Amino acid sequence: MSEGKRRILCIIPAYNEEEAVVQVVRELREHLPQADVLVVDDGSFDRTAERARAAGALVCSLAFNLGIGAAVQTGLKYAARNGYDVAIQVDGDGQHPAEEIPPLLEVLEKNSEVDVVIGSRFLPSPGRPVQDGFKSTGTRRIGIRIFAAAISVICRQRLTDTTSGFRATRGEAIGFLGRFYPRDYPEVEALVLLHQAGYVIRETPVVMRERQGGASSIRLGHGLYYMIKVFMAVALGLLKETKGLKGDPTTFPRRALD
Ligand SMILES: Nc1nc2c(ncn2[C@@H]2O[C@H](COP(=O)(O)OP(=O)(O)OP(=O)(O)O)[C@@H](O)[C@H]2O)c(=O)[nH]1
Ligand SMILES: [Mg+2]
Repeated sequence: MSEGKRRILCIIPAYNEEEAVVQVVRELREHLPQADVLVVDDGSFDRTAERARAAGALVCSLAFNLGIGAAVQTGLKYAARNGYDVAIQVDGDGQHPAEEIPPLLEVLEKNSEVDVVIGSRFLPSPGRPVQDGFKSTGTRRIGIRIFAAAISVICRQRLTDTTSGFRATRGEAIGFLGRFYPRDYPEVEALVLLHQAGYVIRETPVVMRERQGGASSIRLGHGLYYMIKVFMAVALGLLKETKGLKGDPTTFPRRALD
């Protein structure tokens, strides 16, 4: 589809991100003026919704905190219902620079078979040193590597940044994720579901920053709990009824809106 006609929605899950969300919305409007920006305020008790709206975003406020999975899923359902061609997930804490989005979109443009592009902190980028940008803290990087190795085996392709929430999804895969997006710590499991269903995943290098304000959700000591939980979710994901769903005419787009 030509650049002019393609409808793009940026989905920003945000929980108490009043410090960073304004800048995130502004950057997106500056670098991607053709896109709509939707902030999904996940029951924040600060002024996230108010500030995002004032910065020019569409805002959907969930009645109470449902967690990152439900927040992203809300955005994906909105994108599917409103016929967006591409949905881009961007964190509300400023970790995902808007200027890194055009390379994600370029991958979709140049590769018609690709359904989901992940922005990877760990792929070398031509012309930029590999160590550029923020790549998470020491212990979390060990976890990231373990996930990357396991998910690469399951998905039968080399994936380096399976916990990255910086992603662009297009077409039918938006409806698929809108229906099946996992609840807790969803990024890793979503890749397994996509692969099982037959969607094509690709990574491309991006540079990320440290969060630009607010507080991280990941608490010390939760690392092991997180890893066990994600691996259990992945194992269950392998048994889900999503196998081979890509292109199933009885499933999409009608049932994508369940
Ligand atoms: N923590 C948390 N974040 C949520 C929730 N709902 C939506 N989010 C948003 O999801 C995005 C990712 O959450 P982060 O806490 O930044 O997770 P992370 O990027 O893996 O961790 P950091 O590297 O420490 O920032 C942020 O924009 C959050 O505001 C929720 O219930 N809890
Ligand atoms: Mg973050």
